[in-house]
Order: sequence, then structure tokens, then C-alpha cells
Amino acid sequence: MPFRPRYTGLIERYRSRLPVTDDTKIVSIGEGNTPLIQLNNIPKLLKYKADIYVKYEGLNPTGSFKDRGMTMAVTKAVEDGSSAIICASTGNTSAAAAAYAARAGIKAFVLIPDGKIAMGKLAQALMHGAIVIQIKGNFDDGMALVKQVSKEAPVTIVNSINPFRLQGQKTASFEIIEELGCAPDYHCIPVGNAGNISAHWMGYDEYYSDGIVKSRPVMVGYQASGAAPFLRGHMVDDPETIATAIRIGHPQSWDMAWKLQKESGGWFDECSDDEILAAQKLLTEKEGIFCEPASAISVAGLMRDINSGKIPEGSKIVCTLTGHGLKDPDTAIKQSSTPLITVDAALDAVKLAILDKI
Ligand code: AN7
Repeated sequence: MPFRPRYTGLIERYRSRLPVTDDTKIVSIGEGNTPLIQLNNIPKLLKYKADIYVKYEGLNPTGSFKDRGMTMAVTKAVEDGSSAIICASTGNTSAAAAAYAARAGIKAFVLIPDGKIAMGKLAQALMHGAIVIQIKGNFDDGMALVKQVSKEAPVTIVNSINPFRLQGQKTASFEIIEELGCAPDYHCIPVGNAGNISAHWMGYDEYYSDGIVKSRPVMVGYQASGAAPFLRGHMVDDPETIATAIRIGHPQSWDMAWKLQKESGGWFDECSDDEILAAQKLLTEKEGIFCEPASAISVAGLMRDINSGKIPEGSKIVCTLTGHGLKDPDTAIKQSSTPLITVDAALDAVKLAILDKI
């Protein structure tokens, strides 16, 4: 059997492009190296002549792209002697912070909006032993509090304002380029705090500046209509959307995102909750790919931009599916159209149920 080195995470793989030294003790759970899956059925169904790939970040260890940033942030926090980390979160950051803190043997404090995070994410934070502080407010309130409290308590912020987070997250672009052999023409991605879109641009720009690729993609960021400060042109005080992961009104990477939008020749657009859920369902029913609602906005937006001609036929497109569908089982079950059938545990009854549907 040919020997293949065990994959040990993205810091090890991209060591020379990340702020670590030979002495850095890496905190990893094997994040990164996620599949880039070409969509087969959706383009056919919609008669799109385009190569559409999804980068399935839901297959990271805690089920979202946050692990890419968290391996770096926690590695550096430990290296700098910190024994506690803190974040505000709509759910996924708290799950990742909790898991990497557990792995590192340090404490994690997470501030989450009371009743507004998906069940899977809450379960993760609790199971990994984070100290979960529910606040009677939204993510933006939590973020402001985290910034204040970190000045008064010995805790390291691991939200994406921690620069090591984006360093880790930029590796998604490296992986995409390495698998495609070039940069895509368009990269479509959900936008909340705009940390991830900024990190992707950093990654693309790094390979471009080093002459590894000859082009950079047009970056397209999608926001939920009820939480779309980039579309309104100003911060939004009461963000609301079914995609709780991106229920954010005061994006932390505001300036960076506007800058990359201009540099890449890209744009922001918004999708309604109905469009988000329809795209989530299309991915699950037609491609076998289950992502959470916030992630599906990248495909919802893409479909609209292909239909309108904004993204031309023949393009090579990557959509980031930021988080796994299992994160939010409640929303999934509520919108499922497949009826649950209950029958007697008898051959006749089961046979009838099958023949009825065939
Ligand atoms: C699935 O967990 O902000 O634009 O606190 O969980 O980099 O903020 C989550 C964000 C997209 C938006 N998709 O990314 C948090 C948090 C999913 C997410 C985003 C998030 P950014």
C-alpha cells in the first residue's frame, strides 16, 4: 500500500504562508482540505452553461469554515501565553472557539444572542465545555461587549477582528486554486461580518502577487435582505433573517470588504429568506449537499446573477458553503416537503407505502 502522510491541518500544510515558527505548538483538529464539489444537476436543471463548484466548508471538524480561523487564533493565543479566549457569536464561531479551546486545554467564553442560535451550534458550545453567556441582545451587542470586557479581563478575542483568524481563513482560496489549477472567474460567498470574504480575497491576492496564478476572481458577497448593511450603505440596528448565522447588522470588516469589492470588480447583493431556503432545498434535493441556510445564500444569489446575465455563461464559479446543514435541524425539518410516513411494522404496510410512491 503506498504511504500517504496523514493530513494534520491547514497550519502544517501552509506553514510557510502563515505567521508561525518552527517552535509554534499547533492546535489543530484536522481542519481545512475540504472538498470542492462540482454541481451536476442544478446547472442542468436551470440550463446554465457554467462550471459551478461548491467549497463544502461544512465538512470542517466543527462543521463550518470558522475552524480555519480558529486553529490559527487559538494556536497564537496559546503561544502568547493566554489561558482564556472570548467571542461573540451567531453560533459557529462559538462552536469552533469551544472546540479549539478544549483541544488546547484553555477556557472559552462565548456570548450568544439569547434564543437566536441554531440548536446544533448551542449543543457544540455546551458539549465542548465553553462558558456560554446568553445575552438579551443580538450579535452586534455581544461584539461591542466583548471588545469592552477584553480590556478589563485577561481574555483573548477570537472574533475575526483577531488578525490571525483571517490568516487561517485565507487558506480556503489556496485550496481552491490548487484544485482548479487557476483562480475561478467568480467567487460567491455569504457575508455577515465580512471577515470570510476579506480572508478569501487575501488568499487569492497572495497567490496572484506571488505569480502562482494570473488572475483573481470577481468577489460577490450576498447578504440576507433583513440584515444587509452593505446594500443599505450603512449599519443596520435590528438585523433579522432566518439565516441566523448572518443575522449581523454591524459588520466588523466593513472597510476591508468595500476595498476588495472595488479591487475585484465585484458587488454585494441581497436575497430574501424565501430565496435562501429554496436554494438550501435545491442543494439537498438535487445535489445531495446539505448546508445551513446562511451558506445557501451563495447559491441563491448566484442563480439570480446568472439569470440576469450579471454572471455570464461559460464562467468558472465557486460558491462557499460555509456551514453544515446539521447545524440547524429545526429550520430544515420545518421546511422539508417530504412527508413522514408512519405505518405498522408489517410487510404489507411497508410494501403498500413503497408501491404508493414509486
Ligand atoms: C455559516 O459565528 O459571525 O462574513 O459569530 O456562520 O465572515 O461573518 C458567523 C458567520 C457565513 C458569515 N456563513 O461570515 C459567528 C458568525 C456562516 C456563518 C457567515 C457566518 P463572515
